[in-house]
Amino acid sequence: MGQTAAKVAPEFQAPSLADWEKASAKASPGGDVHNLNWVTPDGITVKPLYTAQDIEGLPHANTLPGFAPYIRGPQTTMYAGRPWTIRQYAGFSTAEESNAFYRKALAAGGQGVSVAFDLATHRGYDSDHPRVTGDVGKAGVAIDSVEDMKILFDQIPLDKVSVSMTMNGAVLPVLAGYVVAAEEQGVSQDQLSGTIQNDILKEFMVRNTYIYPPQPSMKIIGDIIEYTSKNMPKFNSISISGYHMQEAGANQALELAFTLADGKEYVKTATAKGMDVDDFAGRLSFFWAIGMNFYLEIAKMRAARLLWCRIMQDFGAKKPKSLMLRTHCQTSGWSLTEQDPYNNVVRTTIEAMAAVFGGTQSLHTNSFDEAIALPTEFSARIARNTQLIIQEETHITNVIDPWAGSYMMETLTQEMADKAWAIFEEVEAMGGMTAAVDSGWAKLKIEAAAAEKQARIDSGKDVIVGVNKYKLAKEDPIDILEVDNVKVRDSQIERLNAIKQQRDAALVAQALDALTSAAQSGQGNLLDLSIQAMRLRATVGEVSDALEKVFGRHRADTQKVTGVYAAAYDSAEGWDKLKTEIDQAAESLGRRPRVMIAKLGQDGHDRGAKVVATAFADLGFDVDMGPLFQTPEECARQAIENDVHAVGVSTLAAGHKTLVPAIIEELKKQGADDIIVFVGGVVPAQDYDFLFKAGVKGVYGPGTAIPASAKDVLENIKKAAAR
Ligand code: MLC
Ligand code: 5AD
Repeated sequence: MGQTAAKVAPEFQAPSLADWEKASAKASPGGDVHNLNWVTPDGITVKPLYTAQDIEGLPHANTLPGFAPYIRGPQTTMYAGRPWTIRQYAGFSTAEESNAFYRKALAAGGQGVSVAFDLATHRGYDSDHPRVTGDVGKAGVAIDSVEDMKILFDQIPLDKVSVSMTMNGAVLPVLAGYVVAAEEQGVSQDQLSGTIQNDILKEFMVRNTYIYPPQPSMKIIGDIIEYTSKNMPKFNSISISGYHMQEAGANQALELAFTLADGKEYVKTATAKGMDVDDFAGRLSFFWAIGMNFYLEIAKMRAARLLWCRIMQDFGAKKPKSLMLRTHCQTSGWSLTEQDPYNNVVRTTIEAMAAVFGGTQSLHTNSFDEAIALPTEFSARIARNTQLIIQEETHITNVIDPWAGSYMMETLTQEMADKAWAIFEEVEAMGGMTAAVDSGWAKLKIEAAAAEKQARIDSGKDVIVGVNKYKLAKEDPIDILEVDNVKVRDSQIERLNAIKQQRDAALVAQALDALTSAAQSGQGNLLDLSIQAMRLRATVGEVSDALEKVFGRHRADTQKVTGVYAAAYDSAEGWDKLKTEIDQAAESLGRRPRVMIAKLGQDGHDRGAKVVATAFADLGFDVDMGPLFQTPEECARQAIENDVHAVGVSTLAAGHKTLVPAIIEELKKQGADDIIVFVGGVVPAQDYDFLFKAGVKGVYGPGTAIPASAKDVLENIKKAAAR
C-alpha cells in the first residue's frame, strides 16, 4: 500500500517555511504574512498556518484518552463507547408543566434531566413572599416544598434518569427536597445519579443568586460534599462553572483560570474538614460555556483536563477518577441574537460541534429564541435534534478526540493552558479565589472584558450577522413562550397553604430550630438537617430563613469599571459627536444628565447593566448603579434621592411586564413622574407596546448599540426638561 502510494506520487522538493512565507507575502496585507495573525481577546496569537515545527518538543502532544493527563478525554473509548448525555436545561411555570415538558423531551431523545428553577427559589423565597411577585415561575420552575418536587419528577424514575439541578443559593432545601422526593418514590440515596451545581464562588462573581455571605456559603458546600460522598456515591456534589463567567464577558482563558481556581478552593474547603481527597474528588464536575470562538473552545476543554489533573496531583490525589475532569457544556446564550433569530440554529450547531470535539460528557444546546424568551416546544425540539443529528447521523462520534495531532490544536491547547495557568497563579498569589472574589478584582476583570467586547461589537470591529452587518430591513416576530406569572403564583400559594395546614407544625418548628442551632454552633451536617426538615414539609423559604437568622443575607458592593468601553470603541467620529452633545446638554440642564441603571426583582444578570453603566459614564453621563434585587419602591426612592433624570431598567429574567409598570407607578406615587423610565434587555417585540403604554420612553433590545440608546435617552431627557 505504502509502496503504491510512493509510486504514483509526483516528485517534488519539500518547501521550507521561509519559502511559504515569501510566497504568501503578496497575498498578505502590507506584504507581510505575519499581518494575518489574529490576537484573540485572551492575548493568544493565532497564526494562519501551523506546521510540524510548532509541536516539536510540546510535552503533552502524545497522550491517550482515559489516561492522565486526560487531554484526549476522561474515558478510554469516549463517544465511540458511549456518546455524551443530551441534557437540555429546562424549567418554567409550575412543577406540573415542567414535568410534562421533561417527560416529552425524554421520550423524544433527551437522555438526562436538567432543572431550571425560578429566581424566587434560587434566592430562598417561597412563592408567597412579597419581594418575588414578578419572578415566580418566570425564568424557571417554582418549587416551594417536597410536594412540588414530587410533582416535578412524577413518573421520572430517579434510579435510572440522572438529574442535574442548577441550584446554588437555596442549595440545601432544594437538594434535600429532591432526596426526599426520591425516597418517597422508593429510590434510596445511594441510587441517585445526578449533579447539583452548588458553586457559590461564581455566584458572587457573576451569577448573583447567592443568599448568605461567602464564609457560611462555603461551609454549606463543605457539608454537601461531605454528606454526598458518604451517602450518595453516584451523585456529583458540585458543577464548577465557568459558563456564567463567559456569559458575563470573560474570555476563554479567564473562564478557564477562574473556574479551576474555584475548583481548587472547593477542594481546600473539603480537605479542611478532614476528608481524604480521593473520597470526594471523583464526584467534582465542571461546566463550560461554548461560544463562537471555535478552535479556542476546543483547546480550552483539552487544556482544562490537563490543568485539573496537575492541580489534583498537587493535592496528592491518586485515584484516576479524582484526576480526570468531567464536564457539562452549554452553547453560549449570549452569542445568540434577537435579530434574524433562525441564524441561532446555525450558531448553536457550530458551538455544539466545538463542545463535542472538546470531549464534553453532557451537553445543552440552546434554542433559537434564547435572546427573546424561554424555549417553546418547537424551538426546544430543534435544539435537542441538533445533538441527535450530530450523535446519530454524522459519525463524528466514531473517532476519539479527532483534533489530536493537529499542529494548530496541540499548539493552541498548550498556549491556552499557559495563559490560564498564568492567571491561575495570579489568583493564587492573592490567596486564592475566595480572596480574589472578596476584593472584587475577579468580577472587575470579567466586567472589563465584557465592556471591551461590547465596544468592539458596537463599533463594528467584531461582526455579528444580522446585528451589526447584513441587517434585515424587516424582522418578523416569532412565536414565544409566555408564562402567566399571576396564575402560577396563585396556584403555588394555594399549595403552600394546604401544606402548612396539613403538616405537624410543632415538629417542623423543631426541625427548623435544629438548623438554626447547627448554623450557630457549627456542629452537625446542614444537608442532613435540611433533609429532616424538608421531610416534615418545611418549605424552601423556611429552611433558608432558619439559616439566614444566623448567617445573614449577603449584600454586594456595586463597583464599576471606567474608561474601558471608550478605549475599545473604534469609531471616533460618532463617539466624539455624541460626547459633545452630552456636554452641551449638561450646560443647558445646569448639570450632567444623570441616569440610574436599575435591576429589579430577583434577576441577577448584571452584565448588560454594568456594560451600559460603564459606557454611559464614558460618554459623559452621571451614572448611578442601583444595587441588585431592588423592589420598585426602593428603586424609586433611590432615583429621587439621587435626583436622576432617568431610570434605566435592565431586565433579563422576564419580569418586565410586572416590574416596569410598578416602577413607573412608584415614581408617580412618590411625586417624581418627571423622571423618565427606559428599559433594556430581553424584551419580546410583542411586549414593546405594553411597555410604551405603561409610560416607558425607550426600549432597547439585545443588539442595540449603546451609543444609539444613549442618544435616544439624551433626547428624551432634553424633551422632558423642556416641558
Ligand atoms: C460514559 N461512561 C462511560 C463512557 N462514557 N463508561 C465507559 N466508557 C465510556 N465511553 C460512564 C461514566 O463513567 C458514568 O458512570 C456514566 O457512563 C454516565 O456518563 P457521564 O459521562 O458521567 O455523564 P453524565 O451522567 O451525564 O454526567 C455528566 C457530568 C454531570 C459529570 C458532567 O456532572 C452532569 O450531568 N452535569 C450536568 C450539569 C448541568 O446540566 N448543568 C446545567 C447548568 S445550566 P460513572 O459510574 O462513572 O458515573 C445553568 C444556566 C443558569 O447553569 O445559569 O441557570
Ligand atoms: N429553560 C431553558 N433554558 C434556560 N436558560 C436559562 N433558564 C432557562 C430555562 N428556564 C438557559 C439560557 C441562558 C442560560 C443561562 O441557560 O440559555 O442563557
